[in-house]
Amino acid sequence: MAHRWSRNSLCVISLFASIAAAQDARLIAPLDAGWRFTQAPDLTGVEAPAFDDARWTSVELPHTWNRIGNDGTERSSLSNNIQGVGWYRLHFKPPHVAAAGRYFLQFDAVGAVADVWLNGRYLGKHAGAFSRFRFDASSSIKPLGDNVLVVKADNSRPQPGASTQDVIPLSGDFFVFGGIYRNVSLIVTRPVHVDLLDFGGPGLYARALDVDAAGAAVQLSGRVANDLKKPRRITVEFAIEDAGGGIVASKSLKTTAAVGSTVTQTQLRVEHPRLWEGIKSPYLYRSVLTIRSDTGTILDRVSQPLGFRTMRFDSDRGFFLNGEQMFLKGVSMHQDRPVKGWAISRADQSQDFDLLQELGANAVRLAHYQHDEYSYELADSRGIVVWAEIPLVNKVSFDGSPANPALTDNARQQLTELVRQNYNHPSIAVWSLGNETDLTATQVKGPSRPTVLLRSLNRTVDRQDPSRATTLADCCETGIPLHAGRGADGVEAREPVVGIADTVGYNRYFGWYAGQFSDFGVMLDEAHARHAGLPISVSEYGAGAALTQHTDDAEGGPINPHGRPHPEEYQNLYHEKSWAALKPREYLWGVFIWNLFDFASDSRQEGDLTDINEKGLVSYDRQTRKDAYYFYRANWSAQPTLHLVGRRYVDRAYAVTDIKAYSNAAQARLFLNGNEIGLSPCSSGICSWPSVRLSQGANELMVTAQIAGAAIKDSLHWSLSHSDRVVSIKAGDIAGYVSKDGQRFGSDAYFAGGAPPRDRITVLADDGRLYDSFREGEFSYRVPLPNGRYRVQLKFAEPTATGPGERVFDVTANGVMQLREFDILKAAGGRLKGVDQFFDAAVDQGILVLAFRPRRGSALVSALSITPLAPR
Ligand code: GCB
Repeated sequence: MAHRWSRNSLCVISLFASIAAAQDARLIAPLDAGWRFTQAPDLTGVEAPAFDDARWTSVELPHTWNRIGNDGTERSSLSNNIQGVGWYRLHFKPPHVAAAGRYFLQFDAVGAVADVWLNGRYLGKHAGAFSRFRFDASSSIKPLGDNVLVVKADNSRPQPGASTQDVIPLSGDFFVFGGIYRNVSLIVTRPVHVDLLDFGGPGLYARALDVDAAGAAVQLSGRVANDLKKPRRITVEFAIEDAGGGIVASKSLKTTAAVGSTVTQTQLRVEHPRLWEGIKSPYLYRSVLTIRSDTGTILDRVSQPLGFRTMRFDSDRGFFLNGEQMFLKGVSMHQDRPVKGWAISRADQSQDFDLLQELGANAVRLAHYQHDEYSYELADSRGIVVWAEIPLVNKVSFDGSPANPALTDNARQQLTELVRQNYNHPSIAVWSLGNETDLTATQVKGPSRPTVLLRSLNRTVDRQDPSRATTLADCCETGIPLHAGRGADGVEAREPVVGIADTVGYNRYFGWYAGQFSDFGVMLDEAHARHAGLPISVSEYGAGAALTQHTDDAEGGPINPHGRPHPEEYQNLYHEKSWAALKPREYLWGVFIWNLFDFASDSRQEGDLTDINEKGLVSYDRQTRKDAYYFYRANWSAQPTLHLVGRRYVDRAYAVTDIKAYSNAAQARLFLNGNEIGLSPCSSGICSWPSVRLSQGANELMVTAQIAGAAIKDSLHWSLSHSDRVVSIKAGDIAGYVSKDGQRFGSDAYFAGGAPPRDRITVLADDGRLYDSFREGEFSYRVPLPNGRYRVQLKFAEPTATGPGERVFDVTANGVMQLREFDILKAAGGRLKGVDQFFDAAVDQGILVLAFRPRRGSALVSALSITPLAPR
């Protein structure tokens, strides 16, 4: 049934594109087309029906005025990160309904605070950017006439005095988009109907109890609203339908609906239920609530997803689904995309779940807030276990005090909305009370005091949904190395949050923000030992990866986690090491990679992007699966996977290079320019071929394997634009550099021993950048080269020594002393000045070993350039 709807004053004709009616009971009419929008904080009188919006922009929902995140290192002129007030106006005529009674306006989400007027009358306010809300519009609507709906959306940056000062999140590493970014609809019901004003919930809440193969009980609760002036005799019917729509259990209860809202409860038994078994078999039933009049007319009907499953957490053995242990291999997701921001479609959400499933994940953390309900439906129907959460992020106040009453109420409201609105989704395993609420201390050096609020939120869940566990994501538990290089100071002042919820997740970034890869396992084992009985997970771990930045050795130089560059290969190494630490720890109930997708965060100027956190395994536009995506696919998915690593590092710095593929095959065979290089076993998803020599010019790599009897292959093209006799290395630098005179220095490579500095130095030289990194200690370079004679140029700059003799070292080339008792400071005539040394060396066994041996202090080199000498 489609209703024509005319916006008569402006002669705009619109359609109720799809109107869902349940046997003439409830009618849902989308109000997504024909809106007018303007972004102007100081407008007055906008709510008046006669207000002139003719010059405003025409928009359709979903809509946001913000546009954040672009390629390149400069903010695009198309960006809009303005946070404040946006106004929306819509003229509409309600569809004609014979037996109408009540009218409700439903907003699936507005960022971040919404005020709503209908025909000049204020309907109310909703604070919170992520949850659905409804207003009863019955006394303001003109059922037969032109109606004017006005919405003020306000996403002002939270700060003391702002309209959002008591609305969570107060901060976060994600952009809060403004606008009516999900759909709006008008719901028309009879006067007696399923309650629509229950925190945006469906009014029907079902939970399967005592589930086993023989049978299960289903506890059902239906809320009936009687908006008449007197009680009314009704029949409340509860039913359970299988996936084919067949009724497997039902019960009718004759009752009297008192004026206002009443709750009717019952239990149904389902024999031999098919279980919801995660990705193995996500079988879904539906629970149905029907209200009939005493003459049998259907007054209203609501249907909700229902799954039969048990979920359990064990502090030593992890997560159990239907009694079977199951390691949750999860990813986190935000809800934004380029240009669209949060105004995404169902197709976008399906694509995200496609990418998640292709990866082989079986769990998702829908971070850091309530997502569109369709995402939870996708998780139900695809068998993905969900971590659902509210946007209580980083802090609970601006000054380190405990949460004030207004913020507490808002957090409770958003939590209640999350739980009520998504109560019936079988995929949801945990309700998370917040993310890194213990972080503030490290950012502002004041105490963080979230515990009173967290405890109260935990009680809220206990009351609303005792069947599910709670969790929270910790950033900074005292005594555990911090996840972020945000400083250990202030640690003592923080209130510990671990243990407040039933389970916990640790957000940790060892080898990215701080610490070493090897710290991860140690930290987790300590946490496991410290919190006996507490089921623990890793709620975040990840590393940035820029598609256009590359390195030959991800350990060659330091990463700048909050800046540039972020070579893609570092993300590969990070995940190889992190997964190796996580996989064997079977006490973990799950891990959640941060993040499946790059996402907008306007405080980030990192990698090769602007306003984007690029820790995604997939690019912001979902077009590029980064190499690390295939590492997980090789480890997590049963789908045949064979992927040559380095797809985007095409213009190679070095002729001799290690080659890797990610695969779930037992072994794989590599070919270079049609010649077989060899067969490599693949272990933990990695197959490798060390020291393969590329040819000058174009190179085609191909890898082949057999998986489950099927032959698969992958290939890529690389180019080497210089002779394999030229090797130029920027020591201690993860990215390399092209000098002012056009010489390409690759990232640090071929080294053994020594270490790069944490920070770059500024050096006085013609091209100071060539000297701003270095390798220091006792170390050597083992450079593969064709036999012959070479000129070796070494570049040095003294970073720290204050007087001659503090740093003195020898340099040998294939055992021949070349620089004896070399003192950079002396040779350069001062600190932070560039100085170069040259010598010739012979290679007769395919390798040039340059050894740097300290005599006093440590040896050091900034760059090396090796070029062939003309044959004598
Ligand atoms: C975190 C936060 C998350 C950030 C992430 C990061 O710990 O929970 O919101 O985006 O770190 O990338 O730094």
